[in-house]
Amino acid sequence: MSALTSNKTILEYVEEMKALVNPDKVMWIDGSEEQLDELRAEAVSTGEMIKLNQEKLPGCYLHRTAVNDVARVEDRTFICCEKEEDAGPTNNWMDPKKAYDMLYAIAKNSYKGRTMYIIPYSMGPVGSPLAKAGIEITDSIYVVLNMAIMTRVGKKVLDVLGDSNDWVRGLHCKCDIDAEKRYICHFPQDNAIISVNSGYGGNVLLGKKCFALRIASYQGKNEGWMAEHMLILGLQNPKGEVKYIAAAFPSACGKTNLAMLIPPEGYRNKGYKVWCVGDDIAWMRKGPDGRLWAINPENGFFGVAPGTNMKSNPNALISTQKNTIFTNVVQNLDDNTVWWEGLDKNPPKNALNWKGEKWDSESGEKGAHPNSRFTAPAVNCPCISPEFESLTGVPISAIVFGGRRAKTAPLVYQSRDFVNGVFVGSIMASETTAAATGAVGVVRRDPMAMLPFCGYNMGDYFAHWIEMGEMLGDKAPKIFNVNWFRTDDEGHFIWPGFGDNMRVLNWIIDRCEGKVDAKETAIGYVPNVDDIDIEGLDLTKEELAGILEVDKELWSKETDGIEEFYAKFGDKLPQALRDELNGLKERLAK
Ligand code: OXD
Ligand code: MN
Repeated sequence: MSALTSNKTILEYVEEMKALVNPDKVMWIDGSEEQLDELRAEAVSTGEMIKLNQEKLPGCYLHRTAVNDVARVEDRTFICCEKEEDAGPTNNWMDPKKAYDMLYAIAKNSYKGRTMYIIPYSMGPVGSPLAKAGIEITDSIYVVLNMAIMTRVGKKVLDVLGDSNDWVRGLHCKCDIDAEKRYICHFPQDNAIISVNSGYGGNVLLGKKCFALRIASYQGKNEGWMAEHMLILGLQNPKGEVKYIAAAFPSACGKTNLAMLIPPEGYRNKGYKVWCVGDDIAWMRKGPDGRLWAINPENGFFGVAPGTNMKSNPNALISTQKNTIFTNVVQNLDDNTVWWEGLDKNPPKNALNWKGEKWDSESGEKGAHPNSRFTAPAVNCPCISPEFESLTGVPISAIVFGGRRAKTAPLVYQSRDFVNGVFVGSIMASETTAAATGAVGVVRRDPMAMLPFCGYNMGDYFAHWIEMGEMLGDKAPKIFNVNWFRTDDEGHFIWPGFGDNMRVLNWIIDRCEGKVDAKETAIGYVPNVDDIDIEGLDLTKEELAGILEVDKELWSKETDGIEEFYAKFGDKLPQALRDELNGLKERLAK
């Protein structure tokens, strides 16, 4: 098959990789439905994918990964830059020369008997000034078909790229899925990624975490923009005005649910609506009007299946009902559909678990892997934003950070100013739950939810945030923190969460527009009790006041934890953040 481009930088890379991996065949992915259909048929014929019930789930397939290959592998993920210091204390580092030698030895001849697929893809709408291109070379049809959902693929990407060398090189080799030789390596200085011995999405869909966060965060620092682990949503008021919010939460704190929120009935009747622009990643840049504009670089949702149901997130569930690839869920053999824990209370009787073994739901063993996934096209989402394909993106009014804290953080607070907001993001943390580990309330720091995804020294990353604030000046978004997870003495959640989070988003937008006052506390501004609408909720004013409280004693302890965390960064920590910490301590002591 002849090349789809005359871009010399791409052709050279492809030739070099071809000589290395030594494939039997080469196929350029042109983005056509015909070609993707051929690949689907081939994957079904080899058993790589299972075609599901096409009446109930049109265009849907099931895939099972190797049992030792079910999640991102942070301990085998490396930033390979010249100086170890530039990877920083929160990343694994490897010398680039050593990494290339090792990876090339693993990749050598590994495509023998296989096809080399060349996927040209765009992160962001093709032609958007905020978008960037990549080439992923892979020996996996599963990767091709997932990339065709998660990104924009094909010839159109190459046509827009022209002769430019501004694209990211990505090589993926399944090899033997040997966990001992699994490496996910990033070369930020070369715009390159190499992933070997895995077939699991987060490790091998190189456009997502590897490019759109790790490589792009480094590009953003050098080019004056931001790549963040954030959802983007649009909140429409009854007048039809839409304001956009970008929000970062660590894993398992409900990013996809918030991004696709359905407002409570009272709000819906008044004409409120939430639009989803993205559920995982935001690329943001200063626009011609001086505001911060964001795109979602992805084109689909790679969501966690368990727990997704018609109550927790109907929009996500509906998104998975066609043209979706399911990975590691239960297969219902009676009607050839899929199931996972938390979908409904009727596990199938005649079924295979995520490993493909006969499964009895009464055995006490989980049928779907806890990290089983759906890869669903964004266009399937009933609340996908009309601006989803916008080349200029959407203007961001507010940035929201959040975590899971049983006591410390109030339901919502606004930072004192932008730099204080960077401080708030930098101290983001979540507590482990009883379900996940024995010890409840162990605090894990995850600044801006970027801990596993920042492609360079996090101290420099904080400095970049502060610079962005300076660049945006008074047009910068306002910064907030939310915590849906405050519990009472028996450990029950006090705030109802889900659609009712809309009530908090409304306060946030009102604050951005200067429509409501707030109460100053040591950590920032919290709502006056009357300004959060609790009509129709099973929650008293006193309970609301309780979860808006800032407990100075807890926060004093918190500052000790922050101090300890900050110490990791040594003199890479911006002085401005040290000053913020001291300021907080002083206000708490008053
Ligand atoms: C994801 C993650 O898959 O953050 O989005 O792990
Ligand atoms: Mn994520």
